Amino acid sequence: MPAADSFLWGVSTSSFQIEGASHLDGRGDSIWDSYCRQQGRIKNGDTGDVACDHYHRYPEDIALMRDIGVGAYRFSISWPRVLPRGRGAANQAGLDFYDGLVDALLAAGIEPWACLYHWDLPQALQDLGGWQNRDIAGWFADYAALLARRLGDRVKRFATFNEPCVFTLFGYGLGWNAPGIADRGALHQAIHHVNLSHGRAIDVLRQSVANASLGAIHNRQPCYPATTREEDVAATWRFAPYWNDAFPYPQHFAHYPLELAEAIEPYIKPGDMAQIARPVDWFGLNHYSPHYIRADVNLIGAGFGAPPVEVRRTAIGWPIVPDAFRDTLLDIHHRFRLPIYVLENGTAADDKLDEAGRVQDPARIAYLDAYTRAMQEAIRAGADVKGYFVWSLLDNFEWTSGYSQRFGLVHVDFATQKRTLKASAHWYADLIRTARTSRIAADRAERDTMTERAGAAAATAVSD
Ligand code: IFM
Repeated sequence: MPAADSFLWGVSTSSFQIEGASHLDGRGDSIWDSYCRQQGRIKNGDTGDVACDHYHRYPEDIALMRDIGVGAYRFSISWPRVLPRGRGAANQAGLDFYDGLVDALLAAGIEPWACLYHWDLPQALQDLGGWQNRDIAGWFADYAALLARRLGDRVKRFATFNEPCVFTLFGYGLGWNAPGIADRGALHQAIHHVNLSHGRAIDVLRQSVANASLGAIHNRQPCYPATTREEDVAATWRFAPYWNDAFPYPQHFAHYPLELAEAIEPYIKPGDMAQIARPVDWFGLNHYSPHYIRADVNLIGAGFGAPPVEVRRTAIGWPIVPDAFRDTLLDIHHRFRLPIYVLENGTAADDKLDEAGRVQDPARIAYLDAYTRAMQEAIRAGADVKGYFVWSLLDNFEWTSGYSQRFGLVHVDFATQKRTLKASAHWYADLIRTARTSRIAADRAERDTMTERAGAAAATAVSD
């Protein structure tokens, strides 16, 4: 495992997926609360009302993180919890919750990584057009300023957005996620306004948080045609720029990928591209598997197909291709020339408590083992990977799949809220311990070499 001094092992979660307490202490509705209320949108009619009840149980969850031994925790802030209407009056109880969380993390020796947006837009802002309304860049900057003022003395790592390609494409383009819009113009407007909001928030955080370390969290993964049919190949070319480049390109290179430039052009105003491309400190990557794309009748003419039969898959059918992870890390290294933090990687599995009250999840262990080894290969080949965070700490609300897919290192019994460390949590704890020990051994060896060299130099000076 990486011996670098600063390598960070962590876990990630997001507000809507774990907090619950949706209607408590002044929190406003988010678009996901509204979406859950729509008949047939979420498997089994599940909602985020209680989720993992992390709002009340965060001390216990931090104790679990300590048991695993992580050095960092990436969580997201619920915009409607701190600003129930998205702008205007702040909700003190919501801010107090994040204050308490951050203090407890620091007391436990765990570095807090705060993401400003993991999909739970205040419904009040969606009522004004949401990401389609250009004014949202100002609202988002004000929201960032509020958090910088309140948490910036203790939180230094801020991410603006998590997976912007997913919430814009699924939420505004394909109509699969909240707010359920399927419209070409809406998609392109949303993409541009999210990028603009990113740049505005980076400025605010840079100005108001001393020693801030800032970035955004992107999906990047190879997109392969599901078959050799010409239409699937063409569909792959249409899909990949939305997935991989629509956000990193403007944010790092101040231009949209060529394939999207014309469609987004009507929404760009003078100065926008420079405002978007503000320098950041790291590249946040979420990666699970490659995509296999086929032609579709939807508005981008592309959808998800099946991988070739020889490709192994997880319990929920996601391809297992660790080499693609290694190659993606190297590709990011060469393209963006920034330190990389892997802020999501993991797998869902069919986890059940056994009679002894334990959860054996060998498939997750095998997946994590293969993917962390692939990361190690990328590091050896030169990729500047500085951290790795497992998705997720807890089994949680998996969007339209409700509670039917378990991604956690920790099993959650949603009826009783009992937490149980899975075998994979123990495996991850071992990995972290071993990496730390080998790092200490490497440090010691380096110190010994330096001491020997200094001794030899002194002896030479005396004999001269
Ligand atoms: O649960 C999600 C998360 O919110 C975003 N990235 C992928 C995870 C697994 O689907």
